[in-house]
Amino acid sequence: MPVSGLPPYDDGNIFARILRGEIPARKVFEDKHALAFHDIAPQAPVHVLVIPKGRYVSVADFSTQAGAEEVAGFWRAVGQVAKQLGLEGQGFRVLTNMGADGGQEVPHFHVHIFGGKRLGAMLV
Ligand code: IU
Repeated sequence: MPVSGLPPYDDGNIFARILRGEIPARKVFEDKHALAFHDIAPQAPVHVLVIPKGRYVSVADFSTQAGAEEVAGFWRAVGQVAKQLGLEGQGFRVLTNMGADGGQEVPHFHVHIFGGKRLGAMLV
């Protein structure tokens, strides 16, 4: 069970289908722990999603249920993706939405990487 109060992990979610190769995605990075691909509806000049390969609904699950190697591997991938996309010099933003109040749409943990312009203040 997810710790978040969200429904249990659903293997039919869109990111699970991308991981299985059933749906195409514009991949930018893949290793043992993570997959990164361009967001289908970009909100910045660079908008990439990074997802773990494990079955975690949200950051609440990932941070409490994933193993140390998985957690480290995932965050290393986030850093590598930002570097690969050339975002390190000017900076970028990493964000995750969680649950209803957080506005999470896809129930497979993911972080957004935004960059490529001077980003505005966070919306609440
Ligand atoms: P959220 O954090 O769960 O709200 O973000 C989900 C993101 O997934 C959102 O930015 C969508 O544009 C994006 N997305 C996608 O890249 N490909 C898809 O097939 C679907 C959503 I559905």
